[in-house]
Amino acid sequence: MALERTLILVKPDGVQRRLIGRIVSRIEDKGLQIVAMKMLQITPEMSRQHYAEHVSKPFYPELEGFITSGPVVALIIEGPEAVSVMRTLMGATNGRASAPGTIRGDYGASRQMNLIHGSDGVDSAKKEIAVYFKDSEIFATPLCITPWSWAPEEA
Ligand code: IDP
Ligand code: MG
Repeated sequence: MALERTLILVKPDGVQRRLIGRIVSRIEDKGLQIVAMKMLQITPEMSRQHYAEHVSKPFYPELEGFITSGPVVALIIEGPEAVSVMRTLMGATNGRASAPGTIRGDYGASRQMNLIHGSDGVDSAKKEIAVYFKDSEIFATPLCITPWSWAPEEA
């Protein structure tokens, strides 16, 4: 096991639907740590960097239009195995298939407007974090609750 960081976005639909607080609460309730957070509007260039693996796919133009359509909230989340923990919390890509109890399963019924992005691996997390954050915007301050959140050998 290892302490990991993952890049999370509350997508434009999550901001428009006033779900920022509920989505961030789920992450905090899970016991993961927010080490960076900001609101911004994604540019087409940032979208191409972020979604490099999808740029050549037929749905990319629609995806770029959606992700650049309004403000998003970007976060870096840290914790043991944070990448897979967040993917589980998010649920499957298509909101119609994602399990109840997950963010996508509870709040949406769309494949595209699925409220939240989370990195799919440690390497992609590193690349995505660099798209959104400078080192000076990341606050890796240990929290006083950390010793009660996971055992030292889990981090
Ligand atoms: P993920 O967000 O669960 O990792 P990906 O397959 O990486 O899913 O797709 C990136 C995003 O592109 C999805 O979250 C969704 O917003 C959008 N998307 C995925 N597949 C389709 C599609 O077939 N049509 C339209 N949009 C899609
Ligand atoms: Mg993905």
